[in-house]
Amino acid sequence: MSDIYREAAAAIVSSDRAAAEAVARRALAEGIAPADIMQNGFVKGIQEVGELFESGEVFLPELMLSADAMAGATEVTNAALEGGAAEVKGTIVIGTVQGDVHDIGKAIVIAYLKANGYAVFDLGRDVPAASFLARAAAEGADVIGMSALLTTTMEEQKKIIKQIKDEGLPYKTVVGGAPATQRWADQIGADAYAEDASDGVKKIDALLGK
Ligand code: B1M
Repeated sequence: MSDIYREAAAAIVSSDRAAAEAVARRALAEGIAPADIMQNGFVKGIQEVGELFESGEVFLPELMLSADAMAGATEVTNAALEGGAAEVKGTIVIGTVQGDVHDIGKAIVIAYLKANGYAVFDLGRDVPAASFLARAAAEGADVIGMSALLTTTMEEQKKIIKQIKDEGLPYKTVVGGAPATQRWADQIGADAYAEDASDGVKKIDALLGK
């Protein structure tokens, strides 16, 4: 790992938001792509924190502070992606499903989608199924995107997709989040599974024939 990637990861592990933002700004100034510093630096850091949390070496308050540092880094790198595209390729309604407050990954996905020409309506986190469907109808969405980070809340993805199918609604569906897999997407009848933000853009481009 190069020094700046290591520094980015360390800023997250040590829950230092100011350092995380400073490393993000420095990386961009040095010409490192937003996706590169995010994936090879900050994401490695938050994954390490997740492992420490799982093994009981880090507790919830520290995890929350690391998440805050991650949010700071994400704001800086996402801002660098703004204003990327002129033409609107489609409309996407996206949220983190009910019962789930993890939204760092979703924020990255949204920044990529916007930078690649999509109109994106972010419903936030802990979003009930009915809100996804109501907003999709209101915006005339092409795609509904559902993020879930907990094995328990993944079931919400299944519930929303079932409702879309039962009611014959016209939306394409994309699922993502750490516990989701292609197998899960197939099992619940999602139109696509996206592993990360750039995969999300690719899969949605393919779904909409762009
Ligand atoms: Co939580 N948490 N957390 N957490 N947390 C996990 C998910 C966990 C795996 C940690 C662990 O134990 N190792 C574990 C889940 C275990 C499980 O379900 N099997 C866990 C737990 C248990 C919990 C709590 C229950 C802890 C507690 O209270 N005791 C609690 C639950 C709260 C709730 O939601 N109801 C909780 C709380 C929190 C914080 C609030 C402290 C914080 C979230 C802050 C926030 O998001 N604003 C937090 C964090 C930070 C994590 C970890 C450490 C990191 C998540 C993250 O931001 N990753 C996480 C461990 C881990 O994932 N390794 C963990 C970085 C991000 C860039 O990746 O979100 O995967 P990710 O997004 C990627 C892809 O998945 C994909 O693209 C993104 C960009 O590449 N993607 C999509 C995501 N959504 C997509 C949607 C798409 C397409 C692609 O289209 C629609």
